[in-house]
Amino acid sequence: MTAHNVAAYLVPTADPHLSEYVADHWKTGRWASGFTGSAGTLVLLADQAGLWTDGRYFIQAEQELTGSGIDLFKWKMPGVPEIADWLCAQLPAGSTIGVDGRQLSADQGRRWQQQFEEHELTLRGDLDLITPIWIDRPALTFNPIRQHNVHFAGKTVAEKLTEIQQEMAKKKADCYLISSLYDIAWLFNLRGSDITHCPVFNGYALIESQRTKLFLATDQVSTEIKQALEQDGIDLFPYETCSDALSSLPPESTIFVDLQRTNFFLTEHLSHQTRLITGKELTARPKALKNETQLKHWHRISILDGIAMVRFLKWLEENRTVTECEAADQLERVRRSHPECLDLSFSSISAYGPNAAMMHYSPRPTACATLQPRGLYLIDSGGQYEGGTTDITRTWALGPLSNEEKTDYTLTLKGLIQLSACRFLKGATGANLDVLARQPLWEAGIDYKCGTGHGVGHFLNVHEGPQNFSQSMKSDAELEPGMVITIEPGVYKQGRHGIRLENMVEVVEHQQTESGTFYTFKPLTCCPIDTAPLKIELLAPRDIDYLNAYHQQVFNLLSPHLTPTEKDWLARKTAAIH
Ligand SMILES: [Mn+2]
Repeated sequence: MTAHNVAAYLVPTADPHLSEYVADHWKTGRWASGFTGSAGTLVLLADQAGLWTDGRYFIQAEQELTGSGIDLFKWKMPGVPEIADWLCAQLPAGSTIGVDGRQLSADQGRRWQQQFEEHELTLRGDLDLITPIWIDRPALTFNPIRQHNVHFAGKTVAEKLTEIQQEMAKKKADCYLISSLYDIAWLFNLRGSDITHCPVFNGYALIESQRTKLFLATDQVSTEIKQALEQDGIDLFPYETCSDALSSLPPESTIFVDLQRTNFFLTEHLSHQTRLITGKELTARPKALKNETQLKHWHRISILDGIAMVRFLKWLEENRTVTECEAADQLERVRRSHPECLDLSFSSISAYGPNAAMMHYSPRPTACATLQPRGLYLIDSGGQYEGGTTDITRTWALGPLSNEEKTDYTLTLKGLIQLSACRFLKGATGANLDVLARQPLWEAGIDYKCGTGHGVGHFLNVHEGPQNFSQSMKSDAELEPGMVITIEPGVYKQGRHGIRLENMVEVVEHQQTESGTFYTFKPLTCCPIDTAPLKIELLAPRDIDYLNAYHQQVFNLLSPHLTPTEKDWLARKTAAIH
């Protein structure tokens, strides 16, 4: 910092594509501070340091920062300053603040830049002070890139590009820069393995009206893929050269950029003559509207995933005293035993008793609980299949339950059913419907401090926008037929128990009347829901009808693929309740 004459240095934990999960190479904040949470920014001054993180990580950060000399700043809590306000108060006018702008969104960088300028401070986005001192920094990963066959994707690259170029024309943009790895993988029907559990590869795309530049590890692409891309007007360039291509855009060209999904370093390479049009990623909606081919495969692999879940749950009932890690490993083995399952879609949350009250709990072999034949066990997991990505949560009774556990479980199921079964008018967003899943819990004075559901990628990231069900992160994206979304209400009581039930559903048309078009949800997830914990008197007749019909369908779809003993077990688990 002294050598570069910077008074403050910021260390975010993010990759240059602002990905949800980042490769180890980009876990700079973690390396520098010891804090292992996924969201945090370390701020270093000459003689003090602070780490800003959000409410999910306060307890963990307090523990991990003990003795480090780094102060914890509880982001958004009363009286806690924002990073920029704090820096403006600490630093004398004329100071420079440095950051590796590849780890910062352009949106954040530009807002900070403006605020700093008002205080006569300068923000430099081209300063990587970490690489020279992080001696064993993991190398960036560039694994082989492969084609995602159109038999699974349902649309050719040419079709998708034409669609995007039409959107660009509407925005009067000469070119469009995409940094989001999920959007790039989707658009070019390519997949990689550069990020754990997410089949993407490091790359950028610069789409023009006639040609497209794709920046990636050119030595990781086969000649066959190169030729296919060339035929679609796509030229390949080395991954590192994207910033140069931006600097050398023709003067006064107009570029479309999603500033929240593009890093600050890249936008700093645009000439002042370049005209910027900003907005949400043009690929977001077409990517979210799954086509018939994708959905056909998705329903098919949901059955494969359901078979794995049934085998696992049956095994669980026969092995009620394993550890959380052993249970997660067993499910992974069963799931991966099908050749179409290529990976997990995230590391499983396998949580017994009070551990399930921690929403993001992940057991470690050195520190995980042993199950016992009583109480509730929660397993949230998923698989990556070429035909789709899955995400499912079940909470299972391992034996006797408390009255409170039964009530909470039943209300959670009511929430899942109320939202799953609802009919809604075209134009509704997830935020309009979110309350349906919460209402049975709200009536009992219970709330869960997270969204009710998220969109899901197709053989991509398990969390995908633009649609969601949320109170606090409201999306303005309307729910449209072809969208896939999770419904996952829950109850989280610290030190007592955690419950979550999660199904993936598809938005489908229900009917058209003189009032308009109505939609509803059709389940993709095909797996029994434990009826043992239910307090049937808390369910309405229509809740019971929905559950029985769902279970009938689960039995019909799964039983032809099961052994006689598995089939008997499933028949018991899906038996109608009255
Ligand atoms: Mn989920």
